Amino acid sequence: MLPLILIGLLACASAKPCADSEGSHQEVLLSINKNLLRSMGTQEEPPNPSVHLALRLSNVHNLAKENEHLNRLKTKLHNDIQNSLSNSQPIDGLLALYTLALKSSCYDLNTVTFTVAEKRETLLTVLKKQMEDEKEHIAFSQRPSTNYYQYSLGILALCVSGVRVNNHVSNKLIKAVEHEHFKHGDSVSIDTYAMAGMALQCVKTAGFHVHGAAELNIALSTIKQKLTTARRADGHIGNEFSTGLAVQALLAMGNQVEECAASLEAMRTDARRNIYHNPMAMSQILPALQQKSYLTVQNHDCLNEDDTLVLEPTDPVVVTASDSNVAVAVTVEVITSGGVAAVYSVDVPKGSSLLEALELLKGKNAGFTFETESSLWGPFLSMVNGEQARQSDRRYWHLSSDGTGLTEGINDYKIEAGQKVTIKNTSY
Ligand code: B12
Repeated sequence: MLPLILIGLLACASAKPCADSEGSHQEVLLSINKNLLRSMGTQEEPPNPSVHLALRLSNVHNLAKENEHLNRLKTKLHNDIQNSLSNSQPIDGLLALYTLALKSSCYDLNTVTFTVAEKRETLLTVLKKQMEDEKEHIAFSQRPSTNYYQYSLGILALCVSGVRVNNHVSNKLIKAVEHEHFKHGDSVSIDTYAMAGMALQCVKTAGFHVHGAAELNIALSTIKQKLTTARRADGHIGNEFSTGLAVQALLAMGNQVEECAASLEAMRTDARRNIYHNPMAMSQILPALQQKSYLTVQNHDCLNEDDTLVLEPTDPVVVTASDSNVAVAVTVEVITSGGVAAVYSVDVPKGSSLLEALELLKGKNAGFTFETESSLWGPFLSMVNGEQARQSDRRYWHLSSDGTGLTEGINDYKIEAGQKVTIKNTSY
């Protein structure tokens, strides 16, 4: 009897989920797939290349909806990218995500073109040139004009598309790993280490980096070590939102699924607790939960795909009168770049988002104003009381509550109890 129990326990402790947990693992996957499919939404909503990529790498599909979304990427997103290029904006990250999304649908990348300086160029040529410009920018000012996360995405997208990545371009990333340049605000950016890991692993496997192979290997082991030491007791690597990318990177760099079991379990628990309600968050964890990484786009052949993913009509949302009736007090402290502080107060219905709270506060005409910019993660707070925190000046409005940095933005962060929120113009 005892050996049988022991075998059972051992089977459950291994990474391959056993009977019961296998069922609930599949349930989590299905629910994320459906939520992502739902987030693709209607014609009016901007198409999201990261969501497309995640659904295309998935094991279950709704091919008609994915195809319709692909068409919107090729029209709407294409247009947006063309506009940014016409305004000479650095958009390596978005170009890279667009490339990965198209490639995940096995779309012929050579047929996708943009007009830059009155010349027609293919998507991959434009991306390659952006990366050369970024490389120059790093040489001149020690960082890319976007960030190292986007620089890594750029290398990854070129590499999985079979474009030879210039040694000087990958060297800049290798040097940045060596000098620990990957920061998110004032803390370490695990997301960036993960993306850099996938990019450099691709470069290594493709054999693009024969000169300087030793440096490349050192950078890869440094990244592995950064990711493993960032693993918390509860299995998360960094925080809830970097764990998916970190697991993708570790798997891409050759770690066994068993070694990531605790992190996979942590993400499944988060998913059940609805921590990943933002489609971007779901899109970054779904490949990891299916034990894949963005590197698998390289050999994605789009053959014999499942087509069973269907959406049931959603139940109408029932607003619980009790919750929306309870008001909680929020104090908003604004600290400008000059260090001047102003404090405002507003009562909001319990469960409101921070964005809703800021809107109510703005409506009180107490002198508080704000503006946002849209991004793939949702509204990014860009201007407060007429003061802009610009990426070009390496500044942003940092959000914290009672001394702790928020791990979500204004649209996702919910106010459940009376509290103080600090919005501080910070340099990074
Ligand atoms: C770089 C980066 C930043 C930079 C952006 C400027 C720059 N240097 O480019 C800075 C340091 C300013 C920043 C700020 C914040 N960030 Co940030 N950021 C990232 C990172 C590493 C890469 C984003 C990127 O370039 N994506 C690629 C491009 C193609 O996509 P994009 O959507 O066009 O990119 C823009 C937006 O993502 C926007 N952005 C960056 N962070 C955030 C966060 C939120 C909530 C929103 C709405 C937008 C946004 O800036 C990008 C460049 O313009 C991601 C990591 C990840 N896993 O995605 C975290 C990440 C998105 N950030 C995060 C957070 C929490 C924040 C802050 C809320 C932190 C805080 N406490 O203040 C603030 C945003 C506050 C605000 N004003 O609204 C979380 C979001 C989690 C979530 N569930 O919402 C992530 C996932 C990191 C993490 N693992 O915790 N960030």
